[in-house]
Amino acid sequence: MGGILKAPFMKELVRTCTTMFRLGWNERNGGNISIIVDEGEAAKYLDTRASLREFDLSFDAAELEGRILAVTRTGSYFRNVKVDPEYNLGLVRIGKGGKSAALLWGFAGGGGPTSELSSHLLSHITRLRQDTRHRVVTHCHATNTLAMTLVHDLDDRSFTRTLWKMMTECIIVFPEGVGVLPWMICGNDEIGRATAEKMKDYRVCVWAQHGVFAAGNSLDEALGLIEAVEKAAQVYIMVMNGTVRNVIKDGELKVLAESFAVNYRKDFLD
Ligand code: 2HA
Ligand code: ZN
Repeated sequence: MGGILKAPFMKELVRTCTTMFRLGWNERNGGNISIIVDEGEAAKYLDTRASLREFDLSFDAAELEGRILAVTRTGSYFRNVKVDPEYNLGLVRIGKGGKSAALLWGFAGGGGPTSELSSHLLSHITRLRQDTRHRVVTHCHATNTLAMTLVHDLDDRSFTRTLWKMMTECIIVFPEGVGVLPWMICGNDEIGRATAEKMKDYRVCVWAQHGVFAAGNSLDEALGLIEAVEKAAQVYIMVMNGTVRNVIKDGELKVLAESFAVNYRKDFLD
């Protein structure tokens, strides 16, 4: 056994937190990440049966019973993750019946998992039902995506159409579109359930006046989704006060999606 920080998934998590901070999407203690870790992979680095302490869960995570997750700490600053990973990150195992979680490593000196744990775990449950290879949920305050929620209609179809029409990559990267939630109080089970509901149809859920959640089979995939959404939102914010002459037309989006053979939301095009 070697230190858990030598595990490739931990190295990637630390690197991703640093990248996201540098992108300006995780100011102060903004944002959080959780990754479902393969038990065999974790067991190479630590005793996965030894619990340091337990946390109660306020929602039903029974479908994740026994799963091991690497999670960012509540209140952690992404810019500090690399400096002190054992304080800012934790490895937890979901307990019997999905009512508690045991700490296997991390959250040094107290503290627990992210305040958005319900959004993370309930989204993991929803995405695993869609795709057994699903592994990652990540949340951040991507600047232009957040800005776009201040000036744009907040329904899924309208928001998706604007993103798709800004930039050719979008309908290929997120052919199912994006979900959008209205402003809600964050950090509770209600927003967790609403986010997970959106995750039935989408891998990206935008929180108005707050940020974005994305799911994927890897950190690269989840972050890549946010990168594509954020880029399109940035272009939208740049051009919205000018005379926009040339967005991608519905017919062009259709031909594009078909030529890349992606399963796009047909009802999102006119
Ligand atoms: O505190 O981003 O949504 C971290 C957050 C809450
Ligand atoms: Zn947030």
